[in-house]
Amino acid sequence: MWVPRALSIAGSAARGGAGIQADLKTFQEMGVFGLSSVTGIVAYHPYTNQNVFPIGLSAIEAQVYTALRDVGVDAIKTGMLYTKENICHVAKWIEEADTTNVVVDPVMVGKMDTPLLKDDAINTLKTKLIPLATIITPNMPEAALLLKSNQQLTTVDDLKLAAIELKKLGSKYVLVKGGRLKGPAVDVLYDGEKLHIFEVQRIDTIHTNGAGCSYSAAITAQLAKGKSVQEAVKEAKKFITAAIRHSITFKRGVGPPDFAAYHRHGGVGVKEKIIEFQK
Ligand code: PXL
Repeated sequence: MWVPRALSIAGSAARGGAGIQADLKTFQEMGVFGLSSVTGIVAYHPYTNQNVFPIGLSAIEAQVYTALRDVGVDAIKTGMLYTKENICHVAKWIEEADTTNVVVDPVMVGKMDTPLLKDDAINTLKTKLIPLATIITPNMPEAALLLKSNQQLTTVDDLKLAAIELKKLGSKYVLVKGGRLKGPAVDVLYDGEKLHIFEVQRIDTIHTNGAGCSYSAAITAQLAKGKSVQEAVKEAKKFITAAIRHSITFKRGVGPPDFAAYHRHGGVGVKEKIIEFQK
């Protein structure tokens, strides 16, 4: 039997709500068979304070080739890549892959302040990987860092301008996520011609650890199923909004969205506005 399948190349998040764990849970919820290549393990060590444990390149390579050659994939998502070297190799493997559905989530710092990308790797991400992406999904601080802007994004207009600027890096689509805006939760998608503004009511919670991972994983799953990017983003936003509305609390620290919420409780309406903007 054939089922759509998606590969996540990302970090393992021991808290279970972000990284590979978020991706695989989201793929499963969306009816997509999930595969993984773990680039490192993120877990806070109580005695040494170390929180990122990188994995060697040949282990990452073995996992990727298992997925690409033995299983076959309909979409690829990247999350924590950590080093320049990893990014260069991931770019090469993506070029070799049969699918052109590529979601690059340019994760840089985790919600628990974990460094997920070394500072000297940002440029490689921009020049080697982003040009291969169907869509990139930066949040507001990541968009500012990719644009080398000292100014943080604060308004929906900032998101629109950032999306237009980031499109120049060469991905087909840019989604700038407005999770840190004040007011409604607005995300801006740009395809080089039109700005799509997706809006839902903001949910008042701090428990959003892994929400970004899960949102881009949901987009990846929809692309694996053959949906257009616009449809994929809209469906993914319904999914993540339901998950955040029913988010989970932990003994300590920030909790994750409930990945099962969309199925358990249903989705929410997403308002979409389209603005022509050719540049
Ligand atoms: O949410 C960003 C993220 C991505 N990848 C890994 C993480 C986190 C946040 O904690 O641990 C592995």
